[in-house]
Amino acid sequence: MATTVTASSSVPSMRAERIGDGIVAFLPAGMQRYPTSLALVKTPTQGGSIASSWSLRPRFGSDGTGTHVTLVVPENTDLYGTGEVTGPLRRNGSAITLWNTDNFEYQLDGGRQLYQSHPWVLGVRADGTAFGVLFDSTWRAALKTGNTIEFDSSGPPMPVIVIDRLSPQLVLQGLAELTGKMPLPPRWALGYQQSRWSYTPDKRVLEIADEFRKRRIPADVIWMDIDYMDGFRVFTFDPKGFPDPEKLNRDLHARGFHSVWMIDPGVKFDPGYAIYDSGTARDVWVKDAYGKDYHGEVWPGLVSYPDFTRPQTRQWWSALYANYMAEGIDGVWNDMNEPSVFKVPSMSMPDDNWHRGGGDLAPGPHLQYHNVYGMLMTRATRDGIQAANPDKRPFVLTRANFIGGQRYAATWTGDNTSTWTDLKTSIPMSINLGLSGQPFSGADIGGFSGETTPDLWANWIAIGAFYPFSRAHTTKASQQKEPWAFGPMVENTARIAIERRYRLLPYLYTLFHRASVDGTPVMQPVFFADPRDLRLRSEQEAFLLGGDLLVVPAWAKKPALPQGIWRTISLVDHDREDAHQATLKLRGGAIVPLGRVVQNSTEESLDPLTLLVSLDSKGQARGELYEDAGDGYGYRKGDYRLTTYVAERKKDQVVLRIAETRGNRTHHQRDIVVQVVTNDGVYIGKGDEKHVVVNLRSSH
Ligand code: NBV
Repeated sequence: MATTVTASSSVPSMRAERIGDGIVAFLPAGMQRYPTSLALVKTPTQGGSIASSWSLRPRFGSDGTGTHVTLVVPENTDLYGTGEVTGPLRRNGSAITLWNTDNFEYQLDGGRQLYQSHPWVLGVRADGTAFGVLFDSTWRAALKTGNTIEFDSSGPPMPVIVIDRLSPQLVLQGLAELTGKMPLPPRWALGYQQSRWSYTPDKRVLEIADEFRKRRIPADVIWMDIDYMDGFRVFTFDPKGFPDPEKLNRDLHARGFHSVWMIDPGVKFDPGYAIYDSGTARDVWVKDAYGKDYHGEVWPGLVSYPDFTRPQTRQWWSALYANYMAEGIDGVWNDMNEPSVFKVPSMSMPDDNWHRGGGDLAPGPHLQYHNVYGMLMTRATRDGIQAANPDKRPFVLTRANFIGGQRYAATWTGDNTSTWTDLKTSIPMSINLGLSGQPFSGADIGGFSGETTPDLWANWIAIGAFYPFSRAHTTKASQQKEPWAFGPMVENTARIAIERRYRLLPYLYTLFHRASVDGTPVMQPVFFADPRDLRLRSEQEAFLLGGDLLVVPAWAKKPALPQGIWRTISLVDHDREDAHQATLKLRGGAIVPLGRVVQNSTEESLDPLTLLVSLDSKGQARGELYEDAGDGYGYRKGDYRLTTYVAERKKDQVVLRIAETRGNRTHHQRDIVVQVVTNDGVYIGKGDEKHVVVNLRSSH
């Protein structure tokens, strides 16, 4: 456990260096230069001394066995961030443990210690200005927030970075400057996804795919959990259930589905098994305290764990994906990478196991590298997928990660339960992940563990359709949990919710693009609409998608909503009549691009392109649409189009036009439908993109 040290041993003297716009690095006494950091994209360079008025200054303390950092929180500050853990959105008064843990059903410590670690706190002052504190240490730590932020680390003194800017949005951009951005995912990864542990054999996978198409419920991805493997040996396929994975993938592609397959870190300790043998030949395994290969038990029985701190191990691991991806696999799911170990009280490997490092990384004990084991694994996974398919954008989902891990993988929130509590918890969890640098997350829709009632599943899909990562998943022992498994009423609710997501895909993709450029979260807390409105600071039922769309769950009790114009919208027929659906509200002043309902995201959906307009009090609105090929890297060479639309009311007409386009992607002539949402109905105009006039007098 982290050691708390007394104030008497505190070491106030330190170097403070300005390393960016409103960003200061505090180095503890004795630290000459910024050490190698796994959190940061690059080692910060010094930009001079800081203003004497800079108020947020951490104090370091140490008793020789650990490090204690404390920072006084300005009065009336609301705190957020701290990553994935459970608990209220507003993190004031919380105590969490930063130690990646396979925390089934969030039972241990009520989920205040989960699969990922984000040593990061975001503070929003009463006046709407904000700051962020990043403790740049991978070691096991405890993080407490109250009148002070207390970071108790089991490791040596570490740099602390403080960002102080005019708004929480700007602080998050600062975090992205430091820790990097999520690379733009392939567009299909934004579609609805269906999983269970496990769809097996291959025929069952195709039945599920066919059922979606037959029932006309849009979906993009089917997931293959561990039972596709041969005896849980990673990078193998069960010869009975999955004799021809390449054909299965081809059949899925023919149906407009992509496939994601699971790979765990533990490699079966099984001389004669090619992956084990090649790893042993290259000496890639984590060692125990005596320098022998460490073996732990997981699904396949005893396994060896790759030591991902070693560059040689990462290269070996990456190379394994060449043949694997050649089977036509589209994405990879890294599970169990805390790393999880069965039948030991610590649920992971011993603290004194040894990682040999290499390159920039010093050798060190597991206590130092545990929290980045998953991140280093997904880094190697991503590199491998990228090398196997250089012209495609990788998609990796990981359970364990660390701050900065958005550079490598999306995430889901692990083994939640089929309960109302976990449906509700999923919202602040994903928001706080976004406020900790990870924009691409979501919970298992319907809940992983336990039986789901039809009503709960209906409520869950109504919200889960708006998670950045939208996937239904469930455990082995549970009932069927596909959208049709709960009868026609729930199926209808699911279809409407998922169709809403598909209509919104052009908007969502625009938000993902934005996140990939500057780190702006996709799913945002309501207070982002007005950081000075203190009423909004604890709202954790309603949330924002981007800056323009408010999602209010049907079950939300008296949600605190932002002032100003927010108009309720309908996206598909009868959505407002279905009691389970969330209320969607469009900000006055916004234009949101919508596609047609399609059955998967690779179908052409932008003819016609619908622009949903909600005018502000001055009769104006503005919005963006980002488009590209949906996969590959052409967009980096200009094959994209970012269009800014503006709308303006002139007497009884609203005129929509393009204010600006960027990029040189062209598209065929397409029809535009403009829907102006007003207090007394929706007015529609049609035309081409250059100029559409909507008559506010005509019937609607
Ligand atoms: O691979 C099986 C499961 C998976 O379905 C789940 O999503 C992961 O969080 N996995 C954990 C291992 C077993 C958990 C009991």
